[in-house]
Amino acid sequence: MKRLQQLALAACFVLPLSVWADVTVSDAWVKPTIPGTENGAGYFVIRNDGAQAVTLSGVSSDASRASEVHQHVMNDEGMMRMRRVPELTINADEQVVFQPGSYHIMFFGVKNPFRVGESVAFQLQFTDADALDVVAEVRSLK
Ligand SMILES: [Cu+2]
Repeated sequence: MKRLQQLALAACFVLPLSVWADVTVSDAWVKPTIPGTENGAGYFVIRNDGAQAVTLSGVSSDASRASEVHQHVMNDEGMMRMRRVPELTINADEQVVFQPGSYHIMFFGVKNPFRVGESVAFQLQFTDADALDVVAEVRSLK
């Protein structure tokens, strides 16, 4: 009985740690904005090394009027279209690659043109984890 109580006590201290999100973003970059246009796109690899799935629920940035998580999808006519992704789940021990033609961060109404060598800051929001600050380098298409 004593041992059981000790185990229960230990679990109380250990449990909060196990639900901590362990999400990292790497290789963050944004495309330079095309002169005469006001939208931009950002890419990165997001990895979940935690024990539980996390759900990306949005993005915010001071660099543009609005920003959204997007995905490219094929429509009925076989055309690639972009669609807003309200929630994206990243399972435990998995990663999702944001890249041209796939998932991306869409920046609407870029305030100052994204120029190569500069950086763009944004923040990723999760339903079940703390927000994550990201600084992306402006890079030419690779
Ligand atoms: Cu888009």
